[in-house]
Amino acid sequence: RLDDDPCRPSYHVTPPANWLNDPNGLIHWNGRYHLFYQYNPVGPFHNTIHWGHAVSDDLVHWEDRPVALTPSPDGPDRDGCWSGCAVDDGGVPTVLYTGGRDKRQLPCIATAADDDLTAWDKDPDNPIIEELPAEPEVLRTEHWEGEFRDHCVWREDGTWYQLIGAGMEGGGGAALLYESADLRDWEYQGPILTGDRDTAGTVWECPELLDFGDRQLLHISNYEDVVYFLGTYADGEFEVDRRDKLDHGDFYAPQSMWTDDGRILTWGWLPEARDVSGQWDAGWSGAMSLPRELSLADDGGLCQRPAPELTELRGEHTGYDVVRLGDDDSKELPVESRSFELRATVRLEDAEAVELSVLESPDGEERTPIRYTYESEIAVDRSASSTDPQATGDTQSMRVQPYDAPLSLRVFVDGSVVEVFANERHCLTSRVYPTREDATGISLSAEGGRATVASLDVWELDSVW
Ligand code: DQQ
Repeated sequence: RLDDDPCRPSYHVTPPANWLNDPNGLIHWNGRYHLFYQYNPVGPFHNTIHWGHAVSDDLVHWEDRPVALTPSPDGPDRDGCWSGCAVDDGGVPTVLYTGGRDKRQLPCIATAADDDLTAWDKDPDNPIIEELPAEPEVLRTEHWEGEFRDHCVWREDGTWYQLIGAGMEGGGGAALLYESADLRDWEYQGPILTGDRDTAGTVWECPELLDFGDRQLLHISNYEDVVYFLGTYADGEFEVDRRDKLDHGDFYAPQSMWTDDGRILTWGWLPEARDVSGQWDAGWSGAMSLPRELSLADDGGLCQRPAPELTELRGEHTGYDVVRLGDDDSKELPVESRSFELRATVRLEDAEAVELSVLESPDGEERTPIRYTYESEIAVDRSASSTDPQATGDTQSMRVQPYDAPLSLRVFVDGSVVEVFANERHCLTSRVYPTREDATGISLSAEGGRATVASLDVWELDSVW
């Protein structure tokens, strides 16, 4: 593994080197958790995608495994083995994924040849779906004969169901439903939901349907954001009653897994926010988010919290019962780290904003402020995060619950990742690239009045490898 780069996360899953994008084929098999991912073993760029593989016994510590799926020179996946999912087909671990060949996107199937899921047999009858559905007509572009890919498969009353993401001719994304008795012969049923181009993108990638009992969640990735729809899914139709973004920053194409004790854990791809030459110079690109536990709150809203297993990584601790900040006060925390978790409850009192600055050099030349304002916004300001011109300087933001209630904040900083969880509901992940070795400080300040930060804890976190 490349490990001499201070921007390399140490407790977020990364590829050993080179390129990673979407999480794929998440499955708990034979007592171990398997995480596959879109991987280019040749370099830190997206091309001829394989499935990389990491395995864990506890969802926290990971081991690299050999590449699991490789494009076959004569196969329908010659140009790439793109995103897909894993299911247990009566004791046979099975993956469905999209093969790319010429200008076509071709659904394929493979079964595990061993219990460690290291070797896979591709079905000689691949692709398993050749025809594009007629209605709605699938979008054709200069590059693709049909925007039609990515797979979410589940079983209900003995029947297999599958969602495939698509774009529609004339605009808007769609999640298309198929049905099968054997995972190989699929019958098209129609879209469970479509979106208009203005509100939800032209193509829906990586659709996933999650069942919370009496309500369901569908999320899709639309080239920009991961949009989720909450509502009810029945008889091939999804009725939406609310929607939002799963994360408001650098987070894409998530996929989920059920744990044995009935929780849903979701991982997303954290793309880089430095330019292509920066990724090339680094020799690696892409990280996985932390696993996030999704559940529904009593009011029907979506809760997202870091998987509780992650507390295992906690090392050295610094804590305060309460920190009171006056107008323009600032407090430096005696922690110097690029891999830590910070937890706090923030109350604005009469301040306009509280700023938690991380990855800060002593002179403030490099710093990443996370600002919480009385307009109920959290913003990650990257304008001074890095002096490297290859890194972006954009600000990312999201709305949270009104300022007069305390804000519960959990922030995970890891090399170049800043992953923010607010009120166990809203997430914002930002990629930042400090260049200075001493950009490891943390400080707190208030603006325009007083603020209280209570139950403030910082833990340094161990590597997961
Ligand atoms: N990534 C895969 C596709 C998917 C996209 C290709 C989403 O299957 O649509 O690497 O990031």
